[in-house]
Amino acid sequence: STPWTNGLPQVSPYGQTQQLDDLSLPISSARIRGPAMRQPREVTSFSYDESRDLHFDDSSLSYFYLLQDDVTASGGIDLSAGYNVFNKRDDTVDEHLDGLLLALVDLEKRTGKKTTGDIITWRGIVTKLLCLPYSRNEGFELNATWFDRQLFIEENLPYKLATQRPPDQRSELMSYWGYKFEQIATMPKPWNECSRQEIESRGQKPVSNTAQYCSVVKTGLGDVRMVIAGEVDCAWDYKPDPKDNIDSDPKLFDNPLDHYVELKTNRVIQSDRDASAFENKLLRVWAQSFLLGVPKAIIGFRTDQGYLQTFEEFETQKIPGIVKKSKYANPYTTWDGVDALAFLAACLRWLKTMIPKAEENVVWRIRYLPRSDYLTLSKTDEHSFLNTEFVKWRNE
Ligand code: 0WD
Ligand code: CA
Repeated sequence: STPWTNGLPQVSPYGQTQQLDDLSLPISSARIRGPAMRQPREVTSFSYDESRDLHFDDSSLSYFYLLQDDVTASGGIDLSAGYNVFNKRDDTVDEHLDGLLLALVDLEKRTGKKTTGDIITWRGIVTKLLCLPYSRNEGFELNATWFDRQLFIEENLPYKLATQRPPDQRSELMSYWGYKFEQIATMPKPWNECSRQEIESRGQKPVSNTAQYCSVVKTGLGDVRMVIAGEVDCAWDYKPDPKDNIDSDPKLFDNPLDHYVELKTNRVIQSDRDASAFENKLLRVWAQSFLLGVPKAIIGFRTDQGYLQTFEEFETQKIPGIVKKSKYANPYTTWDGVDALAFLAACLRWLKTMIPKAEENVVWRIRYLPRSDYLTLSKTDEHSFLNTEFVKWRNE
């Protein structure tokens, strides 16, 4: 049985009839083992600075620095501190895939080698698809286009802006806690290069989510090869210098991805309900870290008043097992990483085969309506969203 249907009218249980010429993929978490994931390899990295300017270096990489004693001694760190001076990035600006594509131009100019893959996109897009069998409440739209024999996928930001409900004050504050946690848990340099003064004064400056460090990795699932870029919150200790890794024995290869850490905040767990909600949230933590090959997530637990009480390390590869073996696990509803990957594999194969490769620069729309049972695909008459400098470079 094929995992997709072609050209059939589909009526969702919610009454939304799709167009006849839409292609659709049923979303299932079929209990089948999909193909294996390739081990991600970093091909390059880049940084946005405080002005959102791009730098093809590691200048915005942070380093973990937080002691359990610092958290407990103070009776909890106030994550609301500095909320009134939060330097928040304007996320209505559509950056498309620009940072990633310009980083590829820089890499290809330096090495003289083209970075290829079947699919090129942000990690966040692949996270959405990977989690979809278990996250059905939120709709999304993506744009996809073939160019230079590679399929580029971005979020259709106008859809997101038009459908997301304006965040209330409480959720604005809660998302600030996440960024504040990132600030107090990291330093701009490895700890042994920081002065006491620098360490003690971290957390004094206004919090900003404008500067970001992103890693670009080559990975794949089954026969679909991917180039994905994602934000990395910090390095655990240091990042190996790529120069030190050249021509070395593969056994001695110091993989930069092995040093990365994902940071998250969560409410302190005080009830069965909290525990079960946290285990559901671990799906996204696992998915986003796993896709980029980030081995560790550090979760800061905070009270409902936004006081950080403690933090805990989770090994990415152990997360699915922890959740499955938990006493809160339900065989019908608890997420399963193997099943999620089987869906992602079917989904990527579907996109790669159903979007006509010969039609370069045609923009296709991938849609998921909240709570529907299908992903759909339809052709648009929109112009390509690819960065012109990238297109010019690849056409040379
Ligand atoms: O504007 C948009 N709609 C998007 C922007 C959608 C997807 C990505 N991006 C941008 C990001 O700003 C970043 O530059 O693409 C780059 C890579 O993002 P990603 O790693 O693929 O994004 P994702 O995996 O969805 O999120 C990772 C982190 C988030 O942390 P948590 O712990 O909440 O997962 O990236 C940050 C956020 O901190 N982030 C953003 N920050 C500011 N504005 C945004 C945004 N729109 N999206 C993600
Ligand atoms: Ca994070």
